[in-house]
Amino acid sequence: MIEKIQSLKAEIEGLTASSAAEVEALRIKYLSKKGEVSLLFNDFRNVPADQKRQVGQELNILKNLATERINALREALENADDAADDIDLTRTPAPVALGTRHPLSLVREQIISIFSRLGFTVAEGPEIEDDWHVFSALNFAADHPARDMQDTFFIQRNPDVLLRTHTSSVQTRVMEHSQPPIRIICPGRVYRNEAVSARAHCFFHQVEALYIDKNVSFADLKQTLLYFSREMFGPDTRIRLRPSYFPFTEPSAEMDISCNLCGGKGCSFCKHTGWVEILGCGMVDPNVLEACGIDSKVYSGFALGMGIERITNLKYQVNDLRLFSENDVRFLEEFTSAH
Ligand code: 2U9
Repeated sequence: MIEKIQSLKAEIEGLTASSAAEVEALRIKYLSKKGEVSLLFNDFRNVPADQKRQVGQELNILKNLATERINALREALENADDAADDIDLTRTPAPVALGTRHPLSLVREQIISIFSRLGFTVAEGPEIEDDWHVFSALNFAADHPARDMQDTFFIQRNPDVLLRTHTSSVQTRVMEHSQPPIRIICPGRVYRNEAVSARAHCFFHQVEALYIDKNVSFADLKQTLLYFSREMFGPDTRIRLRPSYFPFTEPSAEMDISCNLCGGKGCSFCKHTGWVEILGCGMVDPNVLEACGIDSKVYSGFALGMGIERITNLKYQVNDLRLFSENDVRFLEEFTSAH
């Protein structure tokens, strides 16, 4: 009996509980009518008379120990609950640090918003493409340098599996599956086989726009460009077009805006010319319309393309392309969602 009492004592001293229900379960286990301590009291009548005095004392000590231990566990839990009740719910919370939007996302959304006001809707397509949608349908000659491994990333050296070098492939896909009127804007990431530096990167982001309908003219293109430039860079912005060449447009042009830093007076940013180049554009080459299943005798269209990094550089003077993909929070925290 004495041994049993000692082992129960050790067991009770080591009791723990993490909830009121667990404390109650311990009380039942040790102190209820059929509990382990009570059962020992029942056995007391079988203890030889000469041991009754000592065993009786030990039994009382055990019962007190169990009662105190279980009460102590209950109190500790109640005090912990009280501590939770002490939280001051009226106190002003510590400010939650909000994230910021990436500058390229801010500019992309602004470009999309401007074109959507002219009725353009967003179209997207795959980044891993085939030769037809990136080059052949867009009138690239068989020996065009862009098809070279020096310029384009081919996957597993397969000349028909490549990373798109421009988002024009999205337009070729849309033209294949729908008839005019088509008025789409295609934002996305593009890849070129370039060594990474402040001025060049192996991937960057473009937005291209395509409008095809009956009687779409170069004048429509110019007015769209003027509207876009003034919405993006301010109402005093002027534009000028310089003749250029792209395989997919004819005629083609590059567009400059009056320098948005010096207002056209000339500064180091615009190399003292008063103008900065921001995009390329032109009337869609009839060969491209035909290759994509659109009758070039009935329909005409214009297209334009710009690098989002270039526009972001003009708006925010970020002149090292690597900053856009390094995820340095000191850089990212400089941008808020307001533009
Ligand atoms: C189709 C037909 C025509 C898209 C165009 C440009 C001119 C252009 C460059 C700007 C800077 C690419 O990011 S950049 O390097 N783009 O100059 N892009 S016209 O013309 C198209 C597209 C699709 C079916």
